[in-house]
Amino acid sequence: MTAGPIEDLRAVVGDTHVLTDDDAMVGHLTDWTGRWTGTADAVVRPRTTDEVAAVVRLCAERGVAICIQGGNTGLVGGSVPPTDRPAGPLIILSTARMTDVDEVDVVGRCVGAQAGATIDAIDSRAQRDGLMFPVDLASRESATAGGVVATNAGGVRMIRHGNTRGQVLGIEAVLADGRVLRRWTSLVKDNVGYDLPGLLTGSEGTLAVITRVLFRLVAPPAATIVTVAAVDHVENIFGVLDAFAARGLRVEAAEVMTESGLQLVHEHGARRPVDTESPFYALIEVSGTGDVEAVVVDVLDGAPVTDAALEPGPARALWAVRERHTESISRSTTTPVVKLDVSVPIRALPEAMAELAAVAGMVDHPCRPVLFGHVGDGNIHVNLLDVPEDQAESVTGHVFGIVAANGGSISAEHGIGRAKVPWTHLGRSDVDLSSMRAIKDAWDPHGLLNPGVLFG
Ligand code: 2HG
Ligand code: ZN
Repeated sequence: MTAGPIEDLRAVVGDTHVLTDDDAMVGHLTDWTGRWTGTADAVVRPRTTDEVAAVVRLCAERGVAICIQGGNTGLVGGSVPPTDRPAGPLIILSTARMTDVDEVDVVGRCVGAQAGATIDAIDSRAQRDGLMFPVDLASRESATAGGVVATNAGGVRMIRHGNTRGQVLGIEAVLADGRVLRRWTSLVKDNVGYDLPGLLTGSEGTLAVITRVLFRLVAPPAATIVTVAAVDHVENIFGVLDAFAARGLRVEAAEVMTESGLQLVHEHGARRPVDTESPFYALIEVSGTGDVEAVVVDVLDGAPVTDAALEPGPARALWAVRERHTESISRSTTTPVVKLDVSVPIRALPEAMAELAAVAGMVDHPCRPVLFGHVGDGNIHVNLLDVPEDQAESVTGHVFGIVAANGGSISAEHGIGRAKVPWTHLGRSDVDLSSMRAIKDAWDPHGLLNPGVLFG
């Protein structure tokens, strides 16, 4: 990119917030998984919506592509520039300085946050007023408001509160030509035309740059109990969930892990929750009134579980066993992990998990499968370690083939990013894909926002 646009960008955001040195940019060019790397002419770090609007306007006038980056903890390569970058200039627009969280509207139960505010910061602000942010995920300290909205993140509370789209009351976003779209109201009933906040949620930065979000907040549960239960079959987990519900308990989270995953997190410092070795483990958090612990003990006594640990919430040590999976997996191999986030109908889950684990045997090299995920949502994270680079694509094809045959989705919660572009036809018809393309063309006619994401 020539010096002209860089100088103009410096004039908008300040000299120190336009990075062009390789050393300063390096952390922005590779994603968290290490699998996706690209190049950029500069990293630009605006502080306000007005600055974002000025940056986008300038880029639109000069034909500069923009890759939008929040916490860079996405797992599908959606927050870094493409490796085979299209001809022409490209900047990364980082929301790292846009971290404001507003005062909570306690009566309206909502809070506004800038796109770069972390999930942890938003939840801490909510907790100060006795409320809770219903989106929660292991990367809460680095994942941002803009990122979870752009990907319509799921996370561990989805079974109870729904996905991120359900928590977005209002949005502010800079359109591809630099105009600012603002829908900002705590009204839960507001049917004037298209649901544009809903459309931008999950749009993966391909339609506009999200700058602020007005989130719904909820009341936290009075008392919770967390259990990690060892079971022989995935079906047993559903039996336990039904039994909790029948006894009047509310399921706040329902996760599944396997012995191989438990061993990995244990090797990386987490305490084993139970001594018994078992093919599957369920982490279930329930809430209720009265003596919740007594009810949980009673249910587990009569359930087909072979061992169980129990702790009143927040039960961080038990949760750590589940939440440390991603990090432990990445620390236990030197090659990029084939990481696929899929969902299948609940009834198909036990069979599909067995089929998915067997994919590791199809690789012509010893390869380790680690499956875990949000069992209550039918969402399994398939992690295949030590897959030779030249076999990553065929292994991915096997996994997606199983998912499609079971009526599932190739992207349950992480989005399409760059990783899954070649496979979108497995999840959407031609008419569906061309309708999405028409929306993209209307909102971003010159294709400057997140090129290569979602559409290739
Ligand atoms: C989780 O549920 C995340 O912890 C990460 O979605 C999943 O690492 C993964 O595959
Ligand atoms: Zn997940």
